[in-house]
Amino acid sequence: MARWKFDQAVAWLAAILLPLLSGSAAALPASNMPRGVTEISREVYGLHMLIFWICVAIGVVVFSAMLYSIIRHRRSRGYKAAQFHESTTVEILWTIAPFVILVAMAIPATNTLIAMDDTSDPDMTIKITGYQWKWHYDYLDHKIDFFSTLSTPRSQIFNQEAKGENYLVEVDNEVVVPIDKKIVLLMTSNDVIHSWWVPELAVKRDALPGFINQVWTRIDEPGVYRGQCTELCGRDHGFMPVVVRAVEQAEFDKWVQRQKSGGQGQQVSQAGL
Ligand SMILES: [Cu+2]
Repeated sequence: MARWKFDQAVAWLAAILLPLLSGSAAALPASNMPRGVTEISREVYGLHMLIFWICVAIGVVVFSAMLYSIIRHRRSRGYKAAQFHESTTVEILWTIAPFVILVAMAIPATNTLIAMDDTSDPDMTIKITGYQWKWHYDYLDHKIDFFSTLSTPRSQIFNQEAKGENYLVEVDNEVVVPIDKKIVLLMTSNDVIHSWWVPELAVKRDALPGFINQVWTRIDEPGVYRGQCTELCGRDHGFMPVVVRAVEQAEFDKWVQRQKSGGQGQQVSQAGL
């Protein structure tokens, strides 16, 4: 009976772990966080991977010792459980080891957090205001402001039409910004709590009514970076995406001119970018 139970346990364990192990090589890159397109985002990614591998190493050591003990010294082999307690050496060790590991992880993480918070000397500032359920962007240095709302047609949402490539992460007015410039983002809200998140920039900051949160970014590569509101803010929370378009400075200047001459809310796609 004991033998059968043990075999069954091993079979269950294999059934759970094997698909994970075999699938992990292919599944990891897609499910992992992006490396991103800013210095901070690459630091965040590096920290994430460092801490992930530290956790893997700890997991391997702990589970190997545990499984070895469970399998090698199982009762069906006639082993008797050891009845000991209090070991000062072991207790000191298991207090010091996690402390050292935590400090080793906290030092680089704190450096990155401090760097993320350094909003001094910006090249430009954008005030971002969350609304139920859209974003408002105010380019304080350029005197440009507009609302950015979801542009996915309702027919796609209600399955009357095939879903597009950027389903629910496309907007009428994109946030156009220059690359290689330090851009400070001031976050606030006009109603409830929202959260402005663009994974490729490693920027995720709450937009709180009556309060201004600051964060900054400097994008290295031109491109379109998509994100979403990540604070449940009501019925259409899933329908207020963020789209950032990073362009060369010259292209940005042209966009600014077009915005000024074309008035508020001019569609970027129509502006020819
Ligand atoms: Cu929301």
